[in-house]
Amino acid sequence: MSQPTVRNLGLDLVRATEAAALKAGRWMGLGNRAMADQEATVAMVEALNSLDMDGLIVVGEEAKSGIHSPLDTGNHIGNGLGPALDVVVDPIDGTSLLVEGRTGAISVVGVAPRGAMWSPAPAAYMEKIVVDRDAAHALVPECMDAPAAWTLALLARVKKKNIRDLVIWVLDRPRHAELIEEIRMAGARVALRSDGDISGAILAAMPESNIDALWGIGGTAEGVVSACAVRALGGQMLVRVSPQSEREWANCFEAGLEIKRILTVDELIRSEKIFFVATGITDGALLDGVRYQVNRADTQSLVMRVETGNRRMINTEHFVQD
Ligand code: VTB
Repeated sequence: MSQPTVRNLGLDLVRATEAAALKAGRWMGLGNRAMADQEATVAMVEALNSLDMDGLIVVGEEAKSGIHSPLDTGNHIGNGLGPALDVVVDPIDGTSLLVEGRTGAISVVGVAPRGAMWSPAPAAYMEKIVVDRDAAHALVPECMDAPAAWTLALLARVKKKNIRDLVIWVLDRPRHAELIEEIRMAGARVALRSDGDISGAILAAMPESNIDALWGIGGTAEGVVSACAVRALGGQMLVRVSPQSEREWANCFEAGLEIKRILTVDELIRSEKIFFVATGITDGALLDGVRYQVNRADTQSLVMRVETGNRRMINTEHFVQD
């Protein structure tokens, strides 16, 4: 006898990323980060608070951005009536991309049962390496400290490619100068991007994409939400907290955070009951952005559930009044 179908919370959560994307998309190319963030956050919070769940934000973006919102670490979200969940969100990943009218801004939510997500708070930054399911077994903790050439050789071997065939997604930041040089010296190619390492992580974890790995230091909230997607895609991810200022080091020490610990994706999210949803805000390699017409808007979203391994693309035509 087949198992009864258990409710797919992802189909509820997608309304929250859609709501945030619909508001955020209006700010495309207008140069106003504050308004874009504020409107997307309010829309996401309202949508999440209408859902039957008792959610706890395990890591917000306040440590990195210095801006407080109802989505800060430790805040509760949802109407409090449903299951107790850990929640990690980013109403806009790639606010700069959005307000400059560039590709790749998305809105995301990840959830897992309460206590399942590792919280890196108050750390703002972490090192991340992400690969797809074909390379998952090759990504061992030693990769975090080994020369890049060693890890790239491992990846190439398990992916049955030459090193020069590999494409590594890296955030374009001065802190990555050495890493970029090492990757190039090893003979692999680098896809430099100005923002959006959640999309980068998802592309790296998708076997059909042209990105073989994501590598480098990015936001911690982005890292935890990426882990939900990487688990859903069967990929592997290694992370380690990487404080970028003395203040951040001090905050991490004070909080008793395991600063040197390298975590695998299964240690980051210790459950199979994970949902990940994303909606495109501007067009990107992963998702189309929001298209507006009079009273209508189209969105494209990705909904993934780890337990079943199902991946849905949802195109929605919305009736919008404003
Ligand atoms: C990355 C990037 C995000 O933050 O995580 C980045 O992928 C890390 O912070 O889109 P810095 O910009 O300080 O390097 C974002 O840019 C989102 O803020």
